[in-house]
Amino acid sequence: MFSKAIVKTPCPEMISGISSAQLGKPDYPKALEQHQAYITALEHCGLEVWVLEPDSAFPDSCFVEDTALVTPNCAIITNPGAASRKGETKAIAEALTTFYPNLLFIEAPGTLDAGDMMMVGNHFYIGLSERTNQEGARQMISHLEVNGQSGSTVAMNEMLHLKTGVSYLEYNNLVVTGEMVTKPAFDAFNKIIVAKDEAYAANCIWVNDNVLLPAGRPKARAAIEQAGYQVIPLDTSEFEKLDGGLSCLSLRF
Ligand code: CIR
Repeated sequence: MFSKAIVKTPCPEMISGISSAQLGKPDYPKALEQHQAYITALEHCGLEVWVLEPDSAFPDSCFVEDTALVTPNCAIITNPGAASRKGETKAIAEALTTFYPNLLFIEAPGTLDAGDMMMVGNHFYIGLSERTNQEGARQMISHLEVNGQSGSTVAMNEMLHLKTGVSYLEYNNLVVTGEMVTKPAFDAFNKIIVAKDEAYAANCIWVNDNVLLPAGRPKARAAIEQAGYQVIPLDTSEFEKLDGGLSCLSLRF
């Protein structure tokens, strides 16, 4: 169960965030509304939510997930793979020292976005993406092992981040789409397969037996409800325009 989350208010400069989505520029006031609804949903799931101030120096800084891996045993500050995002880690490290006095770090030449990391109990899957390299994964696995946890890598070709295409909903249930459907690493899970036309719904989050899911994906919603979860649909259209989804917007611990 999670008890806390950290989020960061989007800054007006988010309209210049990194994007490959070709969905247009985000509408900033609408993004703020959607972000507030996201916070309300996390609170509804029982989390205490820490909201960090917006930072205009970093257009993508609302996507806090990429800047740190937060686990029950330790917190690891990443070295994000995109040059414009590296400085985002300072504010996150400051916020996390309240909860984790001994932070660990991924150092260059290692790079790692924690959107490439999926927690399954004590084990962490690490996607090797354009943002996360072998050296970043090596350092991460070493930090995890020192703290009684483990990690393994998953090769990727199609997606921005590992969790763009796969989400763990506890109880051995995995939501998958695209290249993640056939990865041997995930063979032992029960798979809820998301169709291509709803692929964005593969990035959803389990929060204390609720599942926060992008709104407007009825097939994915029905399949997840069928598996026994309470689904909370949320509109994240303005973050989708920046290739971001529900997991990217918080650190949950
Ligand atoms: C980026 O390209 O870094 C941001 N525009 C989106 C980051 C999304 N984060 C995530 O999937 N964990």
